[in-house]
Amino acid sequence: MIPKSHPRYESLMTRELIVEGVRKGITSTQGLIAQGRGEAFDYLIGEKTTESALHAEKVAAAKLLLERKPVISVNGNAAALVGSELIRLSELVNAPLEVNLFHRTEERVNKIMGHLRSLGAKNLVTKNDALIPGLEHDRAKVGSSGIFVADVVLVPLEDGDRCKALVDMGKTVIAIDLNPLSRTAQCATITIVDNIIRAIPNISKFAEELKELEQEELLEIIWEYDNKETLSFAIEEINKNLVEYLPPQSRL
Ligand code: PTJ
Repeated sequence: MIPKSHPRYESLMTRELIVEGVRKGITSTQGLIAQGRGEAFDYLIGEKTTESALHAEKVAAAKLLLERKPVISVNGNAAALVGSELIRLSELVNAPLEVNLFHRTEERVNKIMGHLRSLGAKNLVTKNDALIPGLEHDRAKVGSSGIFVADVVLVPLEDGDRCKALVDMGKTVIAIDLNPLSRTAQCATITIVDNIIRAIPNISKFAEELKELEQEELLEIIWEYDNKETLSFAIEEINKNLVEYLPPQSRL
C-alpha cells in the first residue's frame, strides 16, 4: 500500500495501474518497459502538461470534433491507465474505440474489449477484418468500419511504423507520446507530448468547451497549428528543465 503522503504518490499509483493491467492480462509485459520509458520522459518535462502540449490537446479536440469518422485506438497500456476516460472522450466526440495492439493476441484483444465494456463502453469496433497496407504481421489488423476508413485516428503510445503507415493512408494521426524524439512523435500530424493520464482528460475538457462551435471556428483553431513547432517546444522544455538542475556556475 502506497501512502498518499509519498512525494511520488501519483507516479507510483500510475505504475500500479500498469502492473494491475499485466496481472489481468490486459497489458503486455512489454507495456511495463514502455511505461518506464514514459516515466523518464515525464520526469524531464516536469511531470506537468506544458503550454505547447495543452495547445496540441486543444487542436486535437477540435480535429476530433470536426472530422466525420474519428476513431480512438486503444492498446494495453491505454486501457489499463485511462479506460474510463477514453470512453468519456469517445462519447464526447462520437468516435468508436478500436482495440489495436502491437503485441497482438486474440485473447488480449478480447480481454481489453471486455474490460472496456465492463467500464460502460458501447461504441466499440469489434471486427478487425482489414489490413493497413505496407505493414507486416498482426499489428496491421484493423476494423473495416473503424481505423481502416477513419479520417482521423487518436493513437496513444503508438508504434512508429504503424503511425507512418496510417499517415501514408492519408489519415490525420494524433499521437500521445512523452518522447518527442520517437518516430511516432516525429511522424504524427498532431503530437501531444504529455502523459496519457493528463492528456485524455484535457482533450475531453476541450471537446466539451468546443463542441458548440461552428465548423469555421473549429477550422480556425486547427489552421495555424504547426507540429514541428510543438516538438521543438517540447525539446526546449526538456532542455530548460535540465539546465535548472545544473549548479549555477556550470550553466552555459
Ligand atoms: O498493448 P500493445 O501490444 O499494443 O503494446 C503497447 C506498447 C506501448 C507496449 C507498444 O506500443 C510499445 O512497445 O510501445 P513503445 O515502442 O515502447 O513506445 C511507447 C512510447 O510511449 C514511448 O515513446 C514512451 O515514451 C511513451 N509512453 C509510455 N508511457 C506513456 C507514454 N506516453 C504518454 N503517456 C504514458 N503514460
